[in-house]
Amino acid sequence: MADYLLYDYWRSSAAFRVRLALAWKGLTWDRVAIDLRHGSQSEAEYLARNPQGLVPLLVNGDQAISQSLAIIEYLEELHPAPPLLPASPAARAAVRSAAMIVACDVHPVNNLRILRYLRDPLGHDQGQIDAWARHWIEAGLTALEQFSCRYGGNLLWGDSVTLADLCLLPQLYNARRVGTDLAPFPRLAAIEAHLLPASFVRAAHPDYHPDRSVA
Ligand SMILES: N[C@@H](CCC(=O)N[C@@H](CS)C(=O)NCC(=O)O)C(=O)O
Repeated sequence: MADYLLYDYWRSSAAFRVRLALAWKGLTWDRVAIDLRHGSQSEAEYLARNPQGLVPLLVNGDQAISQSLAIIEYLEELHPAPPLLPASPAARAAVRSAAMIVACDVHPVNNLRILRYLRDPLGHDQGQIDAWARHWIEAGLTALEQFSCRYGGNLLWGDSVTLADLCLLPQLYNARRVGTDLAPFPRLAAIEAHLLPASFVRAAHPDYHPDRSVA
């Protein structure tokens, strides 16, 4: 029996963060696929579990936890080794602030439901919608590139895998989907290249996800 049950969508970047955390900690998970393109997140059965109608949702016995950062912090508390946060309060705050650049300031304005709203009812075309997404992604990546200059090594926080890297990888994956030029972010690209061969990343990455062929 797996350690956890994850309501998941292969291309969801928030679910990708949680898969990375599970895999990093050597945990196993069963999946329930919630196909966002087909609206499964808005079906009554799923809304009964997660009234917000978003993935991911992690289930542990009778506990169901939404919000990727809350889920990852929960996993960190239950399974502290290997860690995803450094030891000192100041370092932990710095790593969380990098993670929140993505999770609180970039991703929320580029989520599927936001992009759909820009199209209908607001009437923007796909080119305008992609430009919107790129604009906010570039703003966030610019801040993260500076963070990596200050604190980074092979990874965003020195050479240690942290919550910040778990947010960065999915955001870079999303950035490419909307045609973001990543040339201005060489340190972030190097961090991604450093992480991509790692087995925990492959276990979590959309490119290797069992549902990948589902549109
Ligand atoms: N802040 C939430 C965001 C969750 C979220 O927006 N998930 C997206 C996929 S990445 C989703 O379910 N979108 C469905 C929709 O927009 O209808 C988290 O970190 O878990």
